[in-house]
Amino acid sequence: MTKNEQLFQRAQQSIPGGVNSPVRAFKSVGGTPIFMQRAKGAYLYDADGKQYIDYINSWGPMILGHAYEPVVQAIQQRVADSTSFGAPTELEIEMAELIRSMVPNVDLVRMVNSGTEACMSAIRLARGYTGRNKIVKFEGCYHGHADAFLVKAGSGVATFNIQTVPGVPSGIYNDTLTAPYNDLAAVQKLADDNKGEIAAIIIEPVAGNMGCIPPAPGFLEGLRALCDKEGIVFIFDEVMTGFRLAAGGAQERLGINADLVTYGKVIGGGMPVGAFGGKRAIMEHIAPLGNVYQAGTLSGNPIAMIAGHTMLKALKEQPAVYTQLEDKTALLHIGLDAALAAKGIPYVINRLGSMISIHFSDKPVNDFAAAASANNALFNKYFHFMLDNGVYLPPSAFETWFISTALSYADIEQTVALTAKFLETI
Ligand code: KE4
Repeated sequence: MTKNEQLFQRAQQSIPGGVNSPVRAFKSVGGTPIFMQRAKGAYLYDADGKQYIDYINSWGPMILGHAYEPVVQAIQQRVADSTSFGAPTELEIEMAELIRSMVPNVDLVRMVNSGTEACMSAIRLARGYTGRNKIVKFEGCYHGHADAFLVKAGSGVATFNIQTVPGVPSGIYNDTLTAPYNDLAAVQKLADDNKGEIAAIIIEPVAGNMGCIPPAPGFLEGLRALCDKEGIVFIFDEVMTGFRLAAGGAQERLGINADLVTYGKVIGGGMPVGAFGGKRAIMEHIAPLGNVYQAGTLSGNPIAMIAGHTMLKALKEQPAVYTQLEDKTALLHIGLDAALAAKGIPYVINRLGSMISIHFSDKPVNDFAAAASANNALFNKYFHFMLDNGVYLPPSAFETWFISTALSYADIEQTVALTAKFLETI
């Protein structure tokens, strides 16, 4: 029995499924999850000391590679001054000001402790601001595990094919309307059928929880116009895309402004951080200014703030990071494309910026139904072949790959070469 198998057996005695987040359990791809010991740059090292090229990067935060020195040092220096006060600090002001300097249409921003909290709070705020109850989300999009979002959700919910999550009351379901991603007509119909009742449309501006699915031309623009016309709050869930697709996230990259935007992942540099922000006219309804209550003991705590501030400052001061991410992902794309084309099997590679995914599909993958109907059993085989050969891909076809600047050209060549080698085995 390997160390990983021993650890997994032991973990399952005390932790549900042996993991603290379901997507880590390898349930859809099968096999034993890998227990990681440490990581540096582009590489993970498991409990047996085996090295992996990392294409998960903690599901996004490690955009500059693991153990990024300035973040490590910032945390080490700060931790000696206590890990939390539960009182306001100057550091939180600096973090909010830095975010506002990178995302111009955010007038006010509130720190929270996860992407789920950010999205959950944004929805409550939209409901409190509009006095309406219904929300629209898209099939295959994942906004965290708050009740309102666990309707046709992506990521682990799709991976485990959980159609209706037990414990979510029907009253919640009834207020969460869904439409296929990239289907503007379906959203228009929901707006017509629920006139004056929809508080918000929440979307991943580039979907990353059903693999990577970019917005079709005109789709987001159409939603923006619909929200303006119907008085609906337009929420960009940028937990994944924020500070990844550009310094200003998807809003900058795609040239569209939402009314509220949520963040997570990169914003904390690996520490538990989320945030939501947007127009002052809306954000002023949040307590203590308004009565939309939202709170958190550890929100804005100094260790999370110094990690996040150091990370965001590095991204703001090194714009070349985004060109590097783009170039490395494009190189990976070209290599994978060549290997897959040479094999002659059906496949689609979706990419926008440094978000990329492979779908073994004979048709375009523009929504969840298409992602779900791909040959995901083949993806599972591909996943394990790459894992056995030291490349750690997301353990599900319903996830995007995350690229870090620490990835070397040799790592990319190795990933492409191993993909070609895998294709020889099928
Ligand atoms: P967290 O609560 O996990 O910090 O964020 C939830 C969330 C919200 N919005 C988007 C677009 C997200 O991608 C996420 C979380 N993403 C998943 C991976 N696809 C997190 C991994 C996990 O669940 O362990």
